Amino acid sequence: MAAPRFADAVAKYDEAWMALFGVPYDRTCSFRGGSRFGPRAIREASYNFETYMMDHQRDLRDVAVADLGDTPTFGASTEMVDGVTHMAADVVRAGKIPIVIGGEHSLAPAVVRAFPKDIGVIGIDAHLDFRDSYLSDRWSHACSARRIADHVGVEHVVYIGVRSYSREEREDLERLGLTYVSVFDVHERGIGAALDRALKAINRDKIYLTIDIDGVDPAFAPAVGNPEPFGLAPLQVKKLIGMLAPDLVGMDLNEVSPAWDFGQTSLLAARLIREAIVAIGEARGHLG
Ligand SMILES: [Mn+2]
Repeated sequence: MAAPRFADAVAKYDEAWMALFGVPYDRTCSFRGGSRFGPRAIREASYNFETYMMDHQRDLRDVAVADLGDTPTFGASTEMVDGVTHMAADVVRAGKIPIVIGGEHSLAPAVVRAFPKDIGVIGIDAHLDFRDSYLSDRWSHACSARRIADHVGVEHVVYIGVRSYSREEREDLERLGLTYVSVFDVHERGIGAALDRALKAINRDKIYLTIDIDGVDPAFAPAVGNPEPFGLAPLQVKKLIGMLAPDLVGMDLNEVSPAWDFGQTSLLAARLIREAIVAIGEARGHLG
């Protein structure tokens, strides 16, 4: 049976100015598997919510979003990257904003490659993901920031909420000049100050946002591949989406592994995607 479409993403592709698709891919997973089931679980969870969004006083059905379904499951990571880049490039070329549901974080650089190189990238992540290669795979989920930097330049990508990296990643980030904002900084100074710092460092008008749901604390989002304590609160991510919305050219949300869930991680993921849809819609004047 085909998975349901994302709730309220009922526009036809031609009429949509935002296009959502899933990437059920988790072949480079190194710990808890199953994020290939993320797109289905997140779409199912999306039906929990009212079409009307109280906090925005807006109806999500007033935003023209199409759900294109899922990509194939793919084999090797290079095959996934080519397939996802191709699909995202079609959406970008059509002048629409892509919203991609993972699947694992390896999909993010594949989507970013579909854009011109003059965008900046903000990531939400517990991990720096700055390895040049992991388990002999340069397109591993553990290399997402590194591959994104290959496309937009290392000075134009900042991950926020970081609380884990390897010794090698630390040497590389210092050598190559990568900026990141640790979760401890966010807890100390607030998400607004963290985002300001990131945007100043990036210095780009157009921003792509990649949300690894493990950036959120495992108390709120336990169903992830590599859980790390001390994480962000859901409201901080909501606020960040709202602040970024005017500049967003695309977004993905990845690493939900539903088998480790009582449903709350998928619900949060679906709610954050709904938040992005309505916030970008408001910012672009596509609503009332
Ligand atoms: Mn991560």
